[in-house]
Amino acid sequence: MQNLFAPGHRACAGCAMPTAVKLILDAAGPNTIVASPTGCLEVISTPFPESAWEVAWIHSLFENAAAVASGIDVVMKRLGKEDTNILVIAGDGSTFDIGIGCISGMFERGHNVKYICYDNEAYMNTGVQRSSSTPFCTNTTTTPAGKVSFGNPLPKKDMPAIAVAHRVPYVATASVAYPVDLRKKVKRACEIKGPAYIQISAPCITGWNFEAGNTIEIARLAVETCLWPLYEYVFGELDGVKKVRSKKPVEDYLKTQGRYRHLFRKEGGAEVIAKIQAMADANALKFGLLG
Ligand SMILES: Cc1ncc(C[n+]2csc(CCOP(=O)(O)OP(=O)(O)O)c2C)c(N)n1
Ligand SMILES: [Mg+2]
Repeated sequence: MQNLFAPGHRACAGCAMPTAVKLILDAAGPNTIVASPTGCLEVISTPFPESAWEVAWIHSLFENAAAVASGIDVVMKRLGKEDTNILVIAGDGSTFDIGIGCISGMFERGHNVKYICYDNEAYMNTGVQRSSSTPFCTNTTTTPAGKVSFGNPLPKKDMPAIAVAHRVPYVATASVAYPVDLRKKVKRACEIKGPAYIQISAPCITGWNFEAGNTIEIARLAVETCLWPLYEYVFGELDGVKKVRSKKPVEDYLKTQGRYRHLFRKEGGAEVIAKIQAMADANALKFGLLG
């Protein structure tokens, strides 16, 4: 299979995002156009005059990748090239925060655009600032854990639920730890006409603070603890979940990353971990992940 995301890019060793992009393009194939906003992906893949992209790729502003992709959709329809996949591949800051207006419009107008977010749970490119995807009580540079603070005081925004509320034909979560599942979901999104939203768990060694060899194991633990449920919604209905055979306690996941170190060192940390455990338990119940 041709590698449509060439090696030799400048991502950190151990970054999950290039793996996610490679898997996405494996599934979408060469007849694909990608729009990406500013963020780590754009920075590591296109240092002028080089490019790691073996498919057509366009860089948008931080906030408007969905609008740029909408325009591409209109043009491709006009040219009668409706079999070309039009993807956005974007970070969480761009998706959950600054780009959400353009995404909402793209969903509402029903463009044939597959919007894929590689979710590393903060603004990594600019130095690990919190985004609305950052989980509860995570240490970031704008929500530093300290004597009093436990880090980010707000829970992670439920972006897939926002996509489902737009009655988007296909919504799914995926993980770099489950490559077959990830590819299958991208393929399915491309096969269903109209907009789709896929959110991929993509650990970041710098922002999450872990050893480069542990990326996939950490992504897998997020799923096994039920903190990152894997599911699909088709036309607004839950259409499938990846069952968790043996649910692990959230500590198993949290202790792998420096961004949660304070939870194990500070007085009151156990209460915070109990709250995070309750979030995982709620996911297990909501999506029927167990049994
Ligand atoms: C309007 C605007 N505001 C801020 C920036 C600066 N900026 C560039 S990338 C980035 C963070 C990107 O975060 P995310 O979308 O999560 O992608 P990541 O870097 O984590 O891959 C920011 C704040 C910008 N380019 N444009
Ligand atoms: Mg990010």
